[in-house]
Amino acid sequence: MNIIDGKLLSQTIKQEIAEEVKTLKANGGKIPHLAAVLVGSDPASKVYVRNKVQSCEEVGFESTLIRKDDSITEEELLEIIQELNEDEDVDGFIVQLPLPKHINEEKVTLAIDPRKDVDGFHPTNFGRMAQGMPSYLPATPFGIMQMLDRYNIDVEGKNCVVLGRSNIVGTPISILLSRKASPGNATVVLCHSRTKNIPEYTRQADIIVAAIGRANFVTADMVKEGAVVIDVGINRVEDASRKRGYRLAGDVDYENVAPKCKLITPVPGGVGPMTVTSLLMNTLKSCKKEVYQ
Ligand code: L34
Repeated sequence: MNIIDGKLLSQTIKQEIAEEVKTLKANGGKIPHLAAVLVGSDPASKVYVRNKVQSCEEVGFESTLIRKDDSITEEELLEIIQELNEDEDVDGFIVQLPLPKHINEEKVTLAIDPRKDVDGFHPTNFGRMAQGMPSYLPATPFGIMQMLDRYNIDVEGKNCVVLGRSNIVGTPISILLSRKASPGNATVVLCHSRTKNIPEYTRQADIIVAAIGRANFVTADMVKEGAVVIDVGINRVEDASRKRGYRLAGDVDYENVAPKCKLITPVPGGVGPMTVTSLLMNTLKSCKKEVYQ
């Protein structure tokens, strides 16, 4: 059974970034600076943002964490965004999602200066991505592309099935896989909640990207022998035998699907760590002005 080790690959990439930061420092250049805004106390968001801040330390980036209570108003959050847009030391920043219900995520996304939008969520960056122009790729899809690339997975001409059409994973990864690029040039089918007979599609897939947010959605009977399976789901499943009272499960029934796969990503230790590393890569790109002048 062959796994795509996201944890290991993310460590390799972090070492490469750390080397670059050393060179930047030695040459008197600016040190990359990432800021993260975390609103409220969603337990998963806290873990993810902590991993981002820790990773900044590991590679020698500056980082700023802005934590705000659930009670923050939309106006106050937009003010913080404005300050970060104007702060010349900050190369890029993110506002961790989801946000409390009284805050309009669309407004927040639009308020972020595209030049600092290292999440790649702003329509300007999304549009640039779709047209193959220089852009910040959204972190999770970027992480998946890195995995396909570094594990030399053949994507060109393959049948790819993406499950889920979210703005941050399903939709952008379907675009990236079908782009005229490498990795890319795949034939992509995007399945969602209104798709009829999903297994009919997945059974023909050389590559499956599961990003639905439902534990064990992809079962063994849905997967072709020798397929590559990328599991984006991070679901908390109740488990009394664990200290925390839960365990993490992907969208794929790993135990039964893995034996059929050529390659599969585990959860945890698969796509998650690559999401964090991709954010660092985007921040480095911003600092070096590789996307915008
Ligand atoms: N703005 N919101 C914004 N940007 C993002 O890129 C995200 N995302 C998603 C949720 N909201 C966001 C993340 O940061 C998902 N995500 C994310 C980040 C890190 C990890 C997973 C998802 C991660 O580190 N996963 C670890 C285990 C985490 C745990 O123990 O719970 C893993 O090994 O999968």
